[in-house]
Amino acid sequence: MVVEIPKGLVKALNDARRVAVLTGAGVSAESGVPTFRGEEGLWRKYSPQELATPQAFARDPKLVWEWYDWRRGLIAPLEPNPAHRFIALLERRVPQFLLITQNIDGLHQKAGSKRLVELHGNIWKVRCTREGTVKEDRRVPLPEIPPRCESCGALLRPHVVWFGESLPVDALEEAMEAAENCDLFLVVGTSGVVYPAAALPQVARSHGALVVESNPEETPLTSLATWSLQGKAGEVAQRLAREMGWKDEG
Ligand code: BJW
Repeated sequence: MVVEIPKGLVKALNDARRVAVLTGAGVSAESGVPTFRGEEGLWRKYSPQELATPQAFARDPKLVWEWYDWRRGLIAPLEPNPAHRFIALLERRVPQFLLITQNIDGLHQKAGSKRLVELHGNIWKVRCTREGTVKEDRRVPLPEIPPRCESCGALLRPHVVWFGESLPVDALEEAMEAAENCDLFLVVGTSGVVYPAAALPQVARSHGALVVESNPEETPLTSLATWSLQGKAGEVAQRLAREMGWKDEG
């Protein structure tokens, strides 16, 4: 199905001086990263309570690490898709821009995004459970599971945000400020059910921003969107880039 791009949206994107973008797992789906919810989602096969909570990690760190090690192996060879590239390109064309991602896969950075905050952490970072120190670790597979801190020997954990844990304060503050102060808020590939991220489009809307959603499915955010583009993120991005006359979008 060809996604129709409303003329008003092209003008709004061209005119916007302050843009914020919120992405979720759906933006990486066409790159091959599984989403969480839906038919093929991770939560169909794995229980969040057993894998993505601090209690799960306390109970069985080896099991939790095996799952993350498997996901790291899956993500490592994957490449950004046209949606990641469109967002990176948008950043370079807008004076005030922030990409707010819930994703931990690092594909936005791989596509060239620079002005971004990661609300739920990054799968390529590990954190010492005793010292709190954060380090990048891209080894796939990890040589030891569960991995241990080189300096103190305590357990390392994935530097991600599990259910019931607080989001990084600075990242959330920056995201909130961008939502409050943007002309246009673009939401790509999120089910819009996980808070506080899901509140950001509502904040943007209540502060007068235009809200644009790109998702093949309806979500709780669809009703507040000024424009809802029903399609896969990569396909929508390619159509949008063409309508905007961006030649270098692939
Ligand atoms: C495509 C596509 C294509 C498919 N193109 N699209 C207020 C109200 C109710 C509850 C709460 C609340 N405040 C806090 C809570 C509790 C909780 C929460 O929100 N629970 C709800 C589920 C009910 N939130 C938290 O616990 C957060 N912490 C917090 O708020 O701390 C303070 C506090 C705690 C407790 C109580 C009150 C306050 C932390 C949330 C951490 C989320 N962590 C995870 C795992 C990260 C690490 C990892 O990856 O392992 O983050 S869970 C998972 O969900 C992951 C995602 O970032 C997040 C969001 O999912 P996302 O990205 O939207 O993916 P999907 O799969 O849900 O959707 C994909 C979408 O893509 C779909 O719409 C598809 O249609 C679409 N799609 N193909 C475009 N090609």
